[in-house]
Amino acid sequence: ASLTDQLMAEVQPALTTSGGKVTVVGVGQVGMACAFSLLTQHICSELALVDVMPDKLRGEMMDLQHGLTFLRNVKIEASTDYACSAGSRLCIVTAGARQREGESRLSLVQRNVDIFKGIIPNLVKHSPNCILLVVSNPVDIMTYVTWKLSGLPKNRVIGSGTNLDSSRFRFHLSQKLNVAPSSCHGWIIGEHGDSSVPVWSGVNIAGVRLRDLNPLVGTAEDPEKYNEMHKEVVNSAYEVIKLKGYTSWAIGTSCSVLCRCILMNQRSIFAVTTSVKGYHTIDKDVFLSLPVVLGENGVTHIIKQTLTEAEIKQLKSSADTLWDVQAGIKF
Ligand code: 6V0
Repeated sequence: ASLTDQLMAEVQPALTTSGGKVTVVGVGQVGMACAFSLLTQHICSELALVDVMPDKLRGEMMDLQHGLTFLRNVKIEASTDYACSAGSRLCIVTAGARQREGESRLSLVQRNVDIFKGIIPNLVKHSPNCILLVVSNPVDIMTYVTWKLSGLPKNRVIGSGTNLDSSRFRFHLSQKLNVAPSSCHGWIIGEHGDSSVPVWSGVNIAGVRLRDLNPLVGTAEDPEKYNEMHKEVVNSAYEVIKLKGYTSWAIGTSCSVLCRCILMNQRSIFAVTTSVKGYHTIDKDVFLSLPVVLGENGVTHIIKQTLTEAEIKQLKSSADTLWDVQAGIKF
């Protein structure tokens, strides 16, 4: 008898799956930050990693597995073959080229569309019921591209969107006010990046609207220059990329929180990239971030924020920019 047989008697065979499987495509800086955050916060019960680089995949898988003693016993697989992603409830796509120093997110588009043609149909083939969370940039356009390539309903295709921008904004508010970021309430909507819209009309602390205290807050005329915060948010990625070469930790945590909300059907509200046609007078088929309710089946509701005319105008102008870029995409 083998040592295992001497040690224990089988009552019935162990199951090989657990129901909380997440796939991360792309094991670069962002993919691994997502994976690490998922593991350390005990969000998934199985993790599949997919990339085109077999050695890097195996190295990352082993390195994560060697820490499982200190975490939970998550089954971690890694392969260049999408079969390893089968049965995922959620697939996070971080594969692709990233911005070079000074490069805008929009200029990345066709390079990443070509990469996605080889990724998205494979994910859907092996996990037809999954939710797709797109991170690769330009994330809003790539979410639209993913929706097109996947054939999935719109509620099951989201992008990480301005969840990160909103977090950066709330961090800056927290620094200014010396209050925890989670107690500073503010939303950045629209495009992730250059034309994002800070909804100053709703920024509040404990329900006290900053606009009620200072009607100029967030405008160029504000003597206290709170509007600088949004400029910093827009510049954040450029600055971090200049300093360390890429961004990773904040996007990783922001994705793992979205993932937890979906897997556990928590119905929390996040600003993520979703189809915005029909909202705030947008009549084009574009994907941008708005606050949505997220549950096990993805986006269930879109919050109808009370926006000022100026905010709606900014949102529409983002929609127009994206529409123009989308028109140039070769599928
Ligand atoms: P990275 O470190 O270069 O990693 C990219 C990974 O993708 C590499 O491991 C590649 O091997 C892999 N890859 C390339 N082609 C394929 C393919 N066909 N199939 C599978 N894997 C492939 O980049 P990094 O991780 O820094 O960034 C990844 C993407 O995320 C980029 O597009 C970034 O611009 C984007 N980000 C998006 C953010 C957001 O807020 N939405 C934030 C940060 C970065």
